[in-house]
Amino acid sequence: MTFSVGRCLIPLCLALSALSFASNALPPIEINENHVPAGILRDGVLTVQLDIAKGEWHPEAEDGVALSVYAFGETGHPLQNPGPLIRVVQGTEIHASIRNTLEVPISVRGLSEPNTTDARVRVAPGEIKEIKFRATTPGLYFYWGSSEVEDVKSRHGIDSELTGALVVDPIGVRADDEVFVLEMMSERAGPGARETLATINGKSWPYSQHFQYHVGQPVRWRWINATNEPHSLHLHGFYYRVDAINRGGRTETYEPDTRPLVVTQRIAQGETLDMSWSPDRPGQWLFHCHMVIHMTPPIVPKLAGLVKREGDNHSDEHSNMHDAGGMGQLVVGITVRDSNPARPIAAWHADRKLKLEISERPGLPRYALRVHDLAQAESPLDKPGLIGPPIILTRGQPTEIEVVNQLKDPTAIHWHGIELESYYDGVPGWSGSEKQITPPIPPGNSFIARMTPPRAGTFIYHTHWHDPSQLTNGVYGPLIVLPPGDKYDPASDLAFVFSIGDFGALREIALINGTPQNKTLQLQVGKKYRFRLINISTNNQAMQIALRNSQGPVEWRILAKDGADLPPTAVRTTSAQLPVTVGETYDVDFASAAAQDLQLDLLLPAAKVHVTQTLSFTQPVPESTAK
Ligand SMILES: [Cu+2]
Repeated sequence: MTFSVGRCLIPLCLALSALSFASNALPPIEINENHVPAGILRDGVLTVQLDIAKGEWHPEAEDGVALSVYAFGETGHPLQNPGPLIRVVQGTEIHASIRNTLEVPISVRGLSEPNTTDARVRVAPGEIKEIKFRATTPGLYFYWGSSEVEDVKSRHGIDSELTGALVVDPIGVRADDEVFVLEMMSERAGPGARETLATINGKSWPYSQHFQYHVGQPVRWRWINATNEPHSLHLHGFYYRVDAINRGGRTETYEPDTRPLVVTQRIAQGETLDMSWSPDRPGQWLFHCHMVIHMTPPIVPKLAGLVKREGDNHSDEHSNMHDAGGMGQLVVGITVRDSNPARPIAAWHADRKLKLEISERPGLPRYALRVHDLAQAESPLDKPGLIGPPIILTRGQPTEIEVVNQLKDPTAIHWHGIELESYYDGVPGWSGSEKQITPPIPPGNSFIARMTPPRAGTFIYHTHWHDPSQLTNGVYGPLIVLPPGDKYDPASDLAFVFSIGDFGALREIALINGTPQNKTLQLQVGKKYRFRLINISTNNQAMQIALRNSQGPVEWRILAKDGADLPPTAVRTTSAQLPVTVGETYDVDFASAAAQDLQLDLLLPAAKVHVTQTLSFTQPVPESTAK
């Protein structure tokens, strides 16, 4: 995978060519993968001495772009990003000191008994403050500093990297885990920020951590969102369990059998997430934020005052990005090896063959998708809609889908949520194995994806070509897997795909099934409907989907999330308003007892966006009078 000159013009190179400053010899900031706890533990007391200083941080290659930022360090040791890991067993007394070497005062939060996260220590320039507390509640927490703001949601600029993890382990239980700190520098706080540099344990993809696991290995990952935006964390190829979420100092821990089973989970600012999973297939996999703005190369020109770089070494920088695959920021790579390489490879025979044609068309959206079942050789291709048509598969049926690229640009299709072989997962330049890496599909070429979906549910197929124009011009659609024997009934099984369209001068517009102006759907009173709700927008992690009458939300039943059925005890009738984040799917069912018009609403409250689809329920016409 190489970058064209055109690609180089967009993100980092712009910052680099515009800004070349001589270094003013700041101390280096080392990357911290949170494997080694800081401080000295003696007689149940952890003593840790922290410094706050300005240093030089390399979020990509060690000889790549450099930023001068505030960072924590342990006294006598290099500065670190994220800051020193404070990790103790429940009941440990923590004696911390914070020395502020900056010329501005810094407020530090989170160094306190967990669940009292409001406790704040203000450290004046040159001052040393002492803090003593006992860590009594097991969980995942963080401490953070700022020279300007009182809320992590508002933190930005030079303060952004002042974060460290605080882990309190239960007595006698020390899980083998990884602790990740998400940090993000932006020119300002809030969802409108376009220049972002988001990192995982201080590095942006492809310099972020790369994990090697073997098939069957239990994996426990723990995430801290210390950024000023929520993120939507998506695992390729496998489901994961949500073990615990800490919201504002209060940890919600799930019993083993009620842990949500997901492929995508939203984590808001200040929240922490414990997750566990285990790969059951080898290959090259990804875990990433599904917001396009956080999984493509960083855009940092507006962070100008912070960018420091010695010399002018563009060609090196350029080559360093060769492995990026068009991605950047919040992405980690995972290589899973089969511990039994002698395992026989099952012979492949496709019971069903489909063709997915992607072509260009005049007007908007720019791309047209058609699906063709090769067993029905004579069936004419349907007229393309505004998004891709539903692809209907059967659980357990080996299926081939030939993706035919009739575009002028390369593409790649990811089968989001499907547990399949890595080579067919659709991340060009990454999926597959060291021997066989998934290629992009060049113009005029095709790629045959194989899958035998093990689970019936609602999934997504979407472009994984890292250029937002395909994702905002219809290169996605619902991927529906039915149990064997079930027949797809489009009259009662309705997919609603929520996305963002790039409408040229009008720019971004929220869409339901590819349009902001939906025709009324005529439905029947008393009939049970399955609604498949899919958010495949670019960055809209805060979408709310509601079904409402004039009084407010009605009630529906949530059946499944991300294609996985909820356990029977978790299926219950709820108020019909649901956050559905980027890359999430939900299945709900609903029946209307009376004739009425309801609104299926896509809401983005902060952006004051409201797109609606009317569902008009009427009494069915009796058969005798129907013609
Ligand atoms: Cu994100």
